[in-house]
Amino acid sequence: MIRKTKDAINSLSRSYLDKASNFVSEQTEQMSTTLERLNDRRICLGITGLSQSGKSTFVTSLIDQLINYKTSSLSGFSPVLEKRLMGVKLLPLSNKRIANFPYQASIAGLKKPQPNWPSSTTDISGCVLELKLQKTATPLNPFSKENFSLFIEIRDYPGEWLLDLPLRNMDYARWCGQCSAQFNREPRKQILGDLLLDLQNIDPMDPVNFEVLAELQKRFVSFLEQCKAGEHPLSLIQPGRFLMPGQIEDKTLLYFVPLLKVGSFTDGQLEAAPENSYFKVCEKRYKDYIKQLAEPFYKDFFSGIDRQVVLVDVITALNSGPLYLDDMRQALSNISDSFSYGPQNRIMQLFTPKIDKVVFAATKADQVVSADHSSLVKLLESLVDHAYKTAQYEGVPPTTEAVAGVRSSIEVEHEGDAALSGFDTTGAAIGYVHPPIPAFIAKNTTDQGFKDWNIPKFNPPILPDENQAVPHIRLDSVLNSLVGDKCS
Ligand SMILES: Nc1nc2c(ncn2[C@@H]2O[C@H](COP(=O)(O)OP(=O)(O)OP(=O)(O)O)[C@@H](O)[C@H]2O)c(=O)[nH]1
Ligand SMILES: [Mg+2]
Repeated sequence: MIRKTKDAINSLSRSYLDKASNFVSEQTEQMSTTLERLNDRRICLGITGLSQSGKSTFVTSLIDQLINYKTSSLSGFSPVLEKRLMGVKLLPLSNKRIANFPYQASIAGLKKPQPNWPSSTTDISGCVLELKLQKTATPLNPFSKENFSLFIEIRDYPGEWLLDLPLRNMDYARWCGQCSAQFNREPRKQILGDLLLDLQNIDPMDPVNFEVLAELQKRFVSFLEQCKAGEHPLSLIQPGRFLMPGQIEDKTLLYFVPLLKVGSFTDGQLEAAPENSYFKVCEKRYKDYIKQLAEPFYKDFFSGIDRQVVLVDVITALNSGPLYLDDMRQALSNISDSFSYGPQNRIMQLFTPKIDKVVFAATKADQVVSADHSSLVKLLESLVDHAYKTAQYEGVPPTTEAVAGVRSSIEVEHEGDAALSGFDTTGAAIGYVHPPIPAFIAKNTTDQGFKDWNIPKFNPPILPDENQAVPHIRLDSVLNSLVGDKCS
């Protein structure tokens, strides 16, 4: 008995000591992180992009380029050009609650004899890159050999979650109204099929039938899945966690649907709805969803960003037609209201962080010949128009680029035309000449110009040497725009 009690006390004190030591080490890490930020030696890079825009590939390649900086092609990154980059280390985030970014798995996949793309992201993760740099020589210190470290924090997350950010500023009734307008238009109307009528037929004031609600929610999730996975994927897919829940303890948070008749009631009528009505039950779950999932995601992930790259898969949207381009434009505009742009200084950045540099990048540019990259960038500028102008207005002039995290094609000539050649997912050689990329597509046009352009999906290139970094397009220039000024 005495021995059992002693064991229990020992194990209790051990767990207490473990917790205390974890707490102390977290606090110490936190303090050193804050000091590095104060010294202007730590920045948080926000890799922003809708689902499948190429975020994880971009991050994997960026790390690979930096770790292999001696042989990779980073001549557009000033410390490499000036030979002041002395070393690069990949570290875990100081926040131990966030999983490590799966760099090793992703890069191993890209460098296999039969390479594959990184898996789609299902939860948040992060890492820190420590760049050991030599200070730039100054007139007072022309032979400077002084070194310092710049810490770059990077986080990755499922793109779906991004579209939960705009919901933070929208109450349930307004969200229902927005859905109603969207669902009555193509292409969503057709994808919804009978579900449209079934959602329209629910009287928000009726007592809720939980079985019916659960069934509707299941069909609603399947509708969202079709919006994402169809031949032409849509961008504005909400709520994001319905598709990619991550780790959620209380699954009832997900059990609501948009009630499409809500618009025919006044605010007063909705306010006075019975507690057990469809409206009140769905409204409560929607509010809990925002409070427990969307808000923490914003607080832990977005509010601390210092510098941002927004990745946009312009080519897939262009290929899907004007309706899809408009949908992407709308989605990007909605999320951009959650980004806080503005010039910053070191002290203010600790309390009210703002994004003081932003790069908008059209991804997967290796699918288009280089002569058309400038048109791709023009199209990108029209898609991110809202965020671009907001950043500009706030005194943060954006940069735009056409990039590829992993360049999977080479440019060749085919019967006098510039063409692209690479490998498909089965390893077979493929190549194509594509129609010229337009620099501009009018809003609300019905011209379906690019719908017939069947873009073959390139597999990552087979590398002759796995110690060599993966080929890319303009990652060095993006890196320089984002952190070049912090490297001297
Ligand atoms: N050709 C080409 N395809 C790319 C490139 N980057 C990504 N892709 C393609 O786009 C797909 C999605 O890329 P990811 O990096 O997983 O995109 P993500 O934004 O992380 O996606 P989620 O995690 O689902 O939000 C890949 O599976 C590739 O098919 C690139 O540089 N070139
Ligand atoms: Mg990803």
